[in-house]
Amino acid sequence: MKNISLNISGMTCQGCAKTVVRVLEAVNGVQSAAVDLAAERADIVFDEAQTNVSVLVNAVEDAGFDASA
Ligand SMILES: [Cu+2]
Repeated sequence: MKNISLNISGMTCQGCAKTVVRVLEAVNGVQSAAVDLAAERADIVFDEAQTNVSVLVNAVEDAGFDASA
């Protein structure tokens, strides 16, 4: 398992934070995702054999937020 943090922008409330958690946890290979709204950060634990950082960034961007590693 690999641990990464993404910078997320565009979140304005806890609803946004929950959406980001949901889309990240829906990605195959993601074990867990935690979002800190104030810090604009997502901490993600994932299986490198099943997914990668660019898939995670795309999942967040598809949900309408900006993400960068
Ligand atoms: Cu919101």
